[in-house]
Amino acid sequence: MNKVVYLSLGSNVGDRAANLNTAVEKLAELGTVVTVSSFYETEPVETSPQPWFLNCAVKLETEKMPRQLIAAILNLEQEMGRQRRQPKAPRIIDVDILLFGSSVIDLPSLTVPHPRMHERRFVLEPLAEIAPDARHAVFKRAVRELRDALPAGQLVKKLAAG
Ligand code: PH2
Ligand code: MG
Ligand code: MG
Repeated sequence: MNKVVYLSLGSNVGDRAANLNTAVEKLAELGTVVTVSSFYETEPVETSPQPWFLNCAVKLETEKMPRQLIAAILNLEQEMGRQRRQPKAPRIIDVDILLFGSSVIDLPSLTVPHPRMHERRFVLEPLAEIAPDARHAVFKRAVRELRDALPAGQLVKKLAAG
């Protein structure tokens, strides 16, 4: 049975657009990549001063179970050269699971819905572009509503397609 999964991708080291594109290609090995949002240039939040990110959202259909998917994603990040020295350090690639169907998951290695997605414009703007009606399984709100409820601030700029 295929599940619909929404992911957030981010990069702020090296050729950020190439890194997002490479990650999308690798995600296609884990299921079907149905939709990729535009790329957004985003101000870093919750971090030390560091370069701006490119972020996007991806809709993936997969037969993998949550544990298998997060393991495959960590492997993908490692293959792309990500080093984990400190939390929230600049990174070549970060792939986070936002929503996994309507599941609520609380494992040591994985919390879904992503515990901070509702506070993050760099997540909600790309996600609202591809899935405005997707529902947050805990807050029971559509992504569009969560995006509209964000306080002002957190600069995000949608880039022209291409
Ligand atoms: N990821 C973080 C923390 N802060 N800020 C932006 N703009 N984009 C990100 O992907 C991001 C962040 C932790 O993973
Ligand atoms: Mg992250
Ligand atoms: Mg991550």
